[in-house]
Amino acid sequence: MADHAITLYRLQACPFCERVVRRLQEYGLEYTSRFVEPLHSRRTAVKRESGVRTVPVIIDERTGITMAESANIVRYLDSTYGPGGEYEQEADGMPADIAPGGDA
Ligand SMILES: N[C@@H](CCC(=O)N[C@@H](CS)C(=O)NCC(=O)O)C(=O)O
Repeated sequence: MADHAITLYRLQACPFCERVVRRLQEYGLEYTSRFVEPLHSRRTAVKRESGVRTVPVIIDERTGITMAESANIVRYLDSTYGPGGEYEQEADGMPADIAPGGDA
């Protein structure tokens, strides 16, 4: 599987993780999923990366952020990749400044 700029630590059937996934999909952002151990005490990788064992956790190499808490992550995605954000995406997931069809 290719590694993307965004890594999402998640768990199957986790509603908080799904909320983040939906937002990533809305912005057409590619991401790498890393599924954590269901057993809380075994989540060493996400703990090492983020300092917490709860998921979701996102790591975005474009901006250098590591963040937990789904509401914060969604807000971060909106402000970074949504309208007016530094990496604003067109509906097809292409950065707005290189999307075809704009005025030359
Ligand atoms: N407030 C957190 C809740 C996240 C959460 O509870 N995630 C669950 C999986 S659905 C989890 O990691 N539970 C383990 C724990 O609470 O330590 C958020 O919105 O991201």
